Amino acid sequence: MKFNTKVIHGGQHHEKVTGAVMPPVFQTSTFAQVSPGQPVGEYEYSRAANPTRQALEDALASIENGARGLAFASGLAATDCLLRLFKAGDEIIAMDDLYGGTYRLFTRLYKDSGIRFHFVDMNDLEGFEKLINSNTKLVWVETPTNPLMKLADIAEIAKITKKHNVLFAVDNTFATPYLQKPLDLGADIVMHSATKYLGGHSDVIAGALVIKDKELGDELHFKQFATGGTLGPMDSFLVLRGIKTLHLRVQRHCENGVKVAEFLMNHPKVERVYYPGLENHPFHEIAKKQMIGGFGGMVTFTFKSGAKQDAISFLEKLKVFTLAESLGGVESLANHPALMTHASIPEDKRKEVGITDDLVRLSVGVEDAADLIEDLKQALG
Ligand code: P1T
Repeated sequence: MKFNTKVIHGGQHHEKVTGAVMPPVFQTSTFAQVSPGQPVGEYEYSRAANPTRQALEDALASIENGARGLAFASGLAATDCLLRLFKAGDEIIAMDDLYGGTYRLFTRLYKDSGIRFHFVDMNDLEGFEKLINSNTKLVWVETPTNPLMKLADIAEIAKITKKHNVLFAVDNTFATPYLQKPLDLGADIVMHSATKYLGGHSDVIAGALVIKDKELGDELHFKQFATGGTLGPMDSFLVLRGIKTLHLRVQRHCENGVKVAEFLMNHPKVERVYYPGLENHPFHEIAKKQMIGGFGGMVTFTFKSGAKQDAISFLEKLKVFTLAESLGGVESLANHPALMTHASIPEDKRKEVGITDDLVRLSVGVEDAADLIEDLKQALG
């Protein structure tokens, strides 16, 4: 089945009793049993499994080409569940540019767990491989990264993780499976903030893991069941509905993303534009290799003046773009990473990776590109 068919039918079936085409929102915590331990159907308690969540999880597995999908109450709940595979003494190698909340989870919540995190440049493959030792259990990559749009070569990293028998997880939130399929490229686990492009309408907080190996998927399901960070039925319905138009939306996000990136690149007040579709992007070759069909709708840029105040004034003047955290919805959003989404990263670390005070991140939506560019023009003017 081709991807554009999968988003609508993959892992999906009509509801058994009524034939409902969309799975009903099974807003129930529990399911009746005929005798102790013998439920009427296949479900017992919604933390373990719920039919609406199951429909979403089957669709997630289908679109990412995995053996099992799991839906969580947020992207961070999904990442947290994955981290429960590891214990004191284990080491995790992560990319040096990550969503601020992921960095906070790794460095502040897990700092006393005895798990050691290394943050490295994943494009220095030799240096990265040298860090791997017998305690290394996971490699964690975001590609493209939030907010600097760095890329990591998934297939090359997978060769190394396989050689050393280390798990490899990819946060595929920015690219979406429409553009990039990490499991096909050799990764073991895909993570999503489904709050973003999968949901697509800025109306739900949700997360996902898709696992290539059925046994590992079952182990993670046990951890999800035992800790309880599951997605509710209504939110599962919303994400599933979003997935059905993922291909259409991402196509337009990509078209508008290119137009916005090119407009910014030619604007006299703009210093640098970070968009993997631009030929001068340092990782454009990797982008062409692993992002099939487009480069997404996320565009980051800095100001010639380098001034924080210019970034703030620009953000305050926007009319069509909304100044807000998050991304990946149909509407265009703008964000100041240093003051908003990445404020939890200490200032010196932010500066070290390049999250400067004049850096602005745009989530380019699916509106008419001419209106978006007009808005950027007036706000820069
Ligand atoms: O917000 P939540 O659903 O828990 O997802 C966390 C997360 C994980 N990974 C990436 C790449 C993300 O961008 C996010 C959430 N990011 C934002 C809220 C943001 O505005 O960047």
